Amino acid sequence: MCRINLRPLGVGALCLTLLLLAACSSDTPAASSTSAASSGSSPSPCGEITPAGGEIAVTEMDFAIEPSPTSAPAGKVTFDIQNEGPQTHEFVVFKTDLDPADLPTNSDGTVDEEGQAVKHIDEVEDIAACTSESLAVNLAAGNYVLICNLPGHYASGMHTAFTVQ
Ligand SMILES: [Cu+2]
Repeated sequence: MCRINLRPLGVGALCLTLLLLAACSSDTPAASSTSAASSGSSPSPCGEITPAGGEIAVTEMDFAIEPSPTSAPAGKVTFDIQNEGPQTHEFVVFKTDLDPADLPTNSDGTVDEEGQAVKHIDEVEDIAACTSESLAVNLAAGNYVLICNLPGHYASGMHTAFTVQ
């Protein structure tokens, strides 16, 4: 912290400028401007999203992924993925016994889809904000993890467990 000293005015002004710069630059990398705007009480900036169809409703947003219900019987499972935005998201299904937050990652922080102990099942890429997509997969009984693998999104919390009985 710098002391505000008004006597040499130039130094005081420089000091203030540096403080402002520091405040600004510490804000930007976290992309906090968008998440702060979306973390209000309003449920979705999209209003009602027309469902794409499927027995497992999956809500995606910055930055969370929430299936309902969180389990399904083995066989054909259809996910109805609704992106409440504000960013584009994707939906990736892995069969794995790992913790959802502990999948193998690449150097850029995205999940390594060919990584150890994870089996990539299927995915839907680039689901635009305020739209929905349907994904039907054939799932054997076991533990699954659902994620968004766009850069930074997995690390920001877009991962969750899903169980097939
Ligand atoms: Cu995402």
